[in-house]
Amino acid sequence: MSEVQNALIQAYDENQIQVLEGLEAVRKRPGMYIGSTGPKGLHHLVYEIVDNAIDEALAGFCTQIDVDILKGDVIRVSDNGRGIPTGIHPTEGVSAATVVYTVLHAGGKFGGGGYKVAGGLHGVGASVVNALSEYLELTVYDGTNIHFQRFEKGQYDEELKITGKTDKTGTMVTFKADAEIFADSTSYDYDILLNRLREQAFLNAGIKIVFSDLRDENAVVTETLYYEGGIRQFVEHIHSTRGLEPLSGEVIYISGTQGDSTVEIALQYNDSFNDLLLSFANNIHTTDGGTHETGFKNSLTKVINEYGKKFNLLKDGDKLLGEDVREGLTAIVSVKLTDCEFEGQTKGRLGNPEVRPFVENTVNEKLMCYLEENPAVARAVFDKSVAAQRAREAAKKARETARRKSAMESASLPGKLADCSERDIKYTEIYIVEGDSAGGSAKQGRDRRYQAILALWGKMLNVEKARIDKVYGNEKLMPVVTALGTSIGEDFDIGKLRYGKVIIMADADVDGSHIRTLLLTFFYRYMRPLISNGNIYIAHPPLFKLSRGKQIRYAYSDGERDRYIAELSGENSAKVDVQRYKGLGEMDPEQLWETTMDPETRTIIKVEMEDAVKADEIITILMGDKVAPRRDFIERNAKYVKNLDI
Ligand code: 1YM
Repeated sequence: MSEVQNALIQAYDENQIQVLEGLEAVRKRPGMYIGSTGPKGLHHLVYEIVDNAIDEALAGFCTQIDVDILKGDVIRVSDNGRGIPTGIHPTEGVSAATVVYTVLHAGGKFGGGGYKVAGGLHGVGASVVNALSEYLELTVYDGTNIHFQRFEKGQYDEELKITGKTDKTGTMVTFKADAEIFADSTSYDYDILLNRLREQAFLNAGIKIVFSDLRDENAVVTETLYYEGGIRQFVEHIHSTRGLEPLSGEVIYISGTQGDSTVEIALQYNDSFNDLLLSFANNIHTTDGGTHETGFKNSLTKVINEYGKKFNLLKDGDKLLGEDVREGLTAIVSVKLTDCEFEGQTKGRLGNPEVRPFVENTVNEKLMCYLEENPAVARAVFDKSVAAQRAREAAKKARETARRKSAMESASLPGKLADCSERDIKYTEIYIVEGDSAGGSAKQGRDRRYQAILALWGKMLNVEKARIDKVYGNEKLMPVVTALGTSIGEDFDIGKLRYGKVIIMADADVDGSHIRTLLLTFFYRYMRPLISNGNIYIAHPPLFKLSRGKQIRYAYSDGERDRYIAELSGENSAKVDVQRYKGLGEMDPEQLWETTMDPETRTIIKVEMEDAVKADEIITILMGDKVAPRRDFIERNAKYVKNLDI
């Protein structure tokens, strides 16, 4: 054998070893590549493959992407693009398509074109999906031939081969997530995929995504996601699904380019007090904002103030703040860059410094033009901002009064708080309990070293329909604020939190559910970091007590009740006593401790914000003042919930 041949064989073997080691690393530490092996990671697999098809559409070669969930939770994604190149790769010695599916690519997209992404879990590539799939089948149509290759856990026995003739072009990928990796579940949630695909269709105007759930042949669902208007329609969609009334005029749309970078912004005001600003960089949702968001916020404030000055609507020295001009605003900011840098712990923030002045300049120039050309819209926006400014000043007064009051009551912890003795929040928890009788049982039943109890009384304010000044005066919410120690809104400081776990304990009935929703809305609007930080929990009291003689079981669902009845009654079908708890108040302190408060035996549910946009939508719908969207929501979701009592 010649030296050259030898060297070639060696290089080939080394490549193969690298490939195997690479994919093995992915299977050993999947979390490093896809974040988690829970539902989030599972759904991420689909996004990875779809992203490649979207890139092909953005490159101008593909008009339609089909995404199907097949029987057995098998995913099939196909596009009508050029098809992944099938030629032999110059250094790897196998088809380029095989390389895409077997070689780990650090960050940026391989093969040129498209947008690069640095940091984050995005763009980890098709090979990661392949490594984590029980099997994956790749079909490429190149206009002449059909090419096919099958992989199992990322490995293949046969190379890409021609299996037939075709006159179409495109790529089709079919895969089944590996249950060895996704041990909890390999079952997809239709709504999670639908939301993400719809978001992608809004962000990339003109791409048609057809999404079908074919798992149950008797209940096939198909949605065609196609938006000529792009992010303008995203804003309209947000307003209509939440039942928010647009302020006036159409959605304002601004766009600009600089070199290879583009920015697009769509915005509209509505009749609520909350703002929703969603920002994206290369189609990735930047949950913690970044330079594009900062640029937009800065220039929005600047332009509205300048407008006020120019038309003598603002007195000298009077100034609207960012929060004033954003009250009731829904805005989408989407930038596309050749190189995105994501920062922060969860890589949710765009870092590129050059993006801020780019977005600022674009908005300064184009938004001012828009306002001058549309005086009616401009006036409505300006008046809304001034109303927000007045409310902010009223809130400031209320806050100062509240501060003075709490300074006067020096001890300042609320009277209904039974505090714990431990101070380290690693160990402490507070139970927020509705009703005096449940509060009494909780106080007696608790472990007073670590568990504090706050019993609530008085009228609960629906914060969704009120501004912050009303919160400061509310007799039910203020004790919660003082007990937690963090303050609210702009003053919020998580460093002052007095309990590591904040547990809402309410009855499993209509009223309890109402209290839970109101408190969660309050935390969501005024102490949101507590939710993202994982401090908020919901206690899960049992619904039934089952006893036969000295044997006792607590059941948390109807199914559990029936199982325990069968278990306790045994072969001789003895009578089992079934007690349905109508409220926490019916439990004595020992029972309450055992079933709901003892860290060893209780179940508490952590409130998580998987998807902030969805959470905001649900809260706006459920707690807002429009009836129709709430009815729609309940009808749509009734099939999932048994005892829905909101
Ligand atoms: C169902 C998933 O992956 N489509 C797809 C992928 C590629 C191309 C076209 C493509 C890209 C390029 C040139 C290029 C990819 N190709 C590569 C690589 N759908 C799906 N459609 N020709 C075709 O980027 O230059 C990676 S992805 F690297 F092989 F070119």
